[in-house]
Parts: sequence; C-alpha cells; structure tokens
Amino acid sequence: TAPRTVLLTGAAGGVGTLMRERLPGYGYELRLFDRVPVAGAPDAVTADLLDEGALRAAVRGVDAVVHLAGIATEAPFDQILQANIVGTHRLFEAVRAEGVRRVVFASSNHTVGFTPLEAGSPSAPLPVGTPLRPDTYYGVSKVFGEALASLYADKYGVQTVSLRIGSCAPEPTDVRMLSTWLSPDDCARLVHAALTAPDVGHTVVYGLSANTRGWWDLAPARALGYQPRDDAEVFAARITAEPGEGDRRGPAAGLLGGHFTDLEP
Ligand code: 15L
Repeated sequence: TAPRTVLLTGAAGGVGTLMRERLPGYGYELRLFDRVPVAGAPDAVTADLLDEGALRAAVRGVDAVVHLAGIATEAPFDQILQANIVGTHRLFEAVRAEGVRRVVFASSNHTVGFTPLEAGSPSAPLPVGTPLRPDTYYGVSKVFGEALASLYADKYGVQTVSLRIGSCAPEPTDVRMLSTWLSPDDCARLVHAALTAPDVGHTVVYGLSANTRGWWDLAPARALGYQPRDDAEVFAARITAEPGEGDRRGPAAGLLGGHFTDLEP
C-alpha cells in the first residue's frame, strides 16, 4: 500500500521547505523534523538527529521517511561526520527499530563531482553506475548514505531510494544550473515517485529536471515513474551563455561538481 504518513527530516532547510509546501498536495500527511524550528509549523519536532529518543519518537508510526537533514555543503570533517554520517546512521537505526518500510535519502550530484564534464552530456548522460568520485567530505558523506541505504535494504528489507539531487532551487541562477537544475515541482514529483514505486530494493537515481543541457541519466528516475515537466533552458537567455558553452571560467569549470571541487573544509 502507498505510504500516507511521512516524516520529513530537515524540514526547515532549503529543499525541506520546498517539499513541505508541495508534498501534502500528493495526499501525504507530513510529520516535520528539524534541529531548528520550522516556520509556521508549531507541530514540527525540534530536535537533533543525534537525540535518539526524539528521533525514535518521530519515526514511530510513519509509513516512510524522506531524509533531507544534514549539512548541505562542504564543512570540516568532524561536522560532516556528526551531522551526515552518524546522523544518517541514527536515522536508519530508528527506521529499522520502528519497522518503517521505506526511506527516501537525499544524496547529491557531488558523489560524482570530480567526474570530467565530458563524461556527462545531453546526448550521452552520465550513468548511475559510473565510478563514485566525490568532490568534498560532503560528497563522501552522501556516498556513505547511499551505502547505508543499500545495507538496510539488503539486510533488513527497508525499501530505499537514494536521490542524487542536482540543484534544487526555485530557478537556475548560473550556467551550471542550466544542466543541474531540479525544479521544486519536479523534485516533489520525484520524491512522490520514490515513495510509491513498487519493489525498489535499494535504487539510486539522479534528480534533475528535463533540462536540454542535462548531464545525468534520467532513465533510472523515469523507471520509478518520475515524469519531469520543467527544463532550465527557458531561463537560458536570462543567464546568457549559448547552449553547449557552459561556464568555462576557473579550475572547476571542467568538472561536474563545479565550484564544490575547489571548496576547502
Ligand atoms: C548540493 O548537493 C548542495 O546541497 C546544494 O546546496 C547545491 O549546491 C547543489 O548540490 C549543486 O550542486 O548545485
């Protein structure tokens, strides 16, 4: 049966905010969780992922979890370790202990950020099975999360989908995002597909809109039932570069992860 009650972790964050506005439209009843208060949501649970009691209580009784919580960019290793690695482990442990049947994990394109641009083009998009080349400790933590999702699927039968999200924002704001953009509406379509597709085991998919300049293979997401409706190209004139030109400035220009490949923790 399709999940109805869903715990959204990281509900106050960037993607969390966009999702809590949209997922109820698909019929989900959301329970919100974040370490900071969620604006306009007095019922949200305000707790840290490392607070096991609070996490167990939040997970109890839901049909699925959409796990968006964690640090969303590069940071010192100890911070990534606690928030993204230990935190995601605690989440999966709570899920296993409470018998929750499905987790949708927010992974990232930065799991493959050191891949050269040439490896992913609109005509030959980068496959999910490409060697992992994380561009940051942040990207490494997402590789860990995908591995954990795989373990909990194989060992404990939790249905898991890892979404390698591109750039989820209201609009693309630079040339790279003409390739990486995931519109908020398409993100909600993707999360809904990941929550409802049957027999996913552990599935990894890229999450982007149907971008004319998209770099990553959308076939795995489409196989879940995802049908993107947006294309960053409609913003191209405003952002300026010609199709195919890309943003060629700087040392990070030749890599899928863009400026993340240059970030210092
Ligand atoms: C990510 O994984 C980040 O969380 C987000 O802030 C964006 O920078 C995005 O990737 C991106 O690659 O644009």
